[in-house]
Amino acid sequence: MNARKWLLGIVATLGLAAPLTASAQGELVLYCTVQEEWCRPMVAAFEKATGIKVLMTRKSSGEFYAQIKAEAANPRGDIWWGGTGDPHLQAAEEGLTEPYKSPKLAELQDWAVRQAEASQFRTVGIYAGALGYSYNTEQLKKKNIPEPKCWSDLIKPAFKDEVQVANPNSSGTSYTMLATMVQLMGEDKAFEYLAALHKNINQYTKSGAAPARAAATGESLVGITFQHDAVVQAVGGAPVKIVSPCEGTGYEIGSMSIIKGAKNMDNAKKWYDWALTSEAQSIGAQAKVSYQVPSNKNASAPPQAPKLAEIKLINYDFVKYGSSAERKRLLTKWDKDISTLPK
Ligand code: S7P
Repeated sequence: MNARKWLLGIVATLGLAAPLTASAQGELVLYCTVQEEWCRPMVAAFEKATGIKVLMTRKSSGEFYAQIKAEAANPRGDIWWGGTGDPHLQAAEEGLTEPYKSPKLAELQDWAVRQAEASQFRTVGIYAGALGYSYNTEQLKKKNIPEPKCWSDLIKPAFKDEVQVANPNSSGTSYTMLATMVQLMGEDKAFEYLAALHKNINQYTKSGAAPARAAATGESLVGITFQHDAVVQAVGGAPVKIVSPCEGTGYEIGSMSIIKGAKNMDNAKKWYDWALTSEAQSIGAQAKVSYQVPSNKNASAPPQAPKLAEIKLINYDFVKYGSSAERKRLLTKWDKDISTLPK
């Protein structure tokens, strides 16, 4: 028996024929920046719909931005799906991502298309969500602390070591907070606020959504995150209240980009078109793992999703705060002026 016949015999005996057929459609290397609980059902649905094998890794927005930049000479990823828009815009400006006009653009909300236009179609909006914070209602009562309603409440002495937020270098959520404060208060006042907040921070996490989980379990009294990440905890039954700060707040346009030089370019475009459909954009809500506002006009926002029209949103300047120079400057300043402060 020759080697080929021998191999086919083994494949038939072990029932391996199906996976070999599935990978005939090729592979896709997905860099996924939403929560892993949402990445997984997306991957399963795409594999089922296309037969393409997806190799997925989950990391935060700033981490994948840095990885894609480091890998630019020999890209390993094909598509970067999810995460805050600012680092996607920075990657676009630096030529790390590939221009693509999906036929699905016509089905998208204006804010999602504006994100594409601002980047010369190197990225696109896939969802939107507002920043805020959540607190553990049981812990608040036990500690007899007045209900926080504003950003200014979080710097009061009563909240010493009671607040958690991510590090803005790794986390898109936390960079959104940094840029929000600068836009809301002006740069000097924003950095004074962040210095005062630093005294009340119990931990800067790597991932942006982790503080919502910490508030849910009571490990931290307050978690600053996107409001939709706290909704996941509330829907799961955690004793948390979600706050839209009284001064107003920033928001994200969660984005998607094809990586320049992707080895599986056709499959990256297949994911891109598929991820913009209303069906794909309903998967997260159906699995109860995502409560953002979807960008496809035909996908309905889950009923628990924070209503953006009812939140006092700032006029977030995505172009300025997603620019390479501004993002680098603010992060360097945060590292120098805030992260090194004593508690
Ligand atoms: O999936 C929820 C979500 O908040 O995660 C993304 C976020 O950028 C990823 O976390 P990092 O803050 O750690 O980067 C958001 O885009 C998304 O809404």
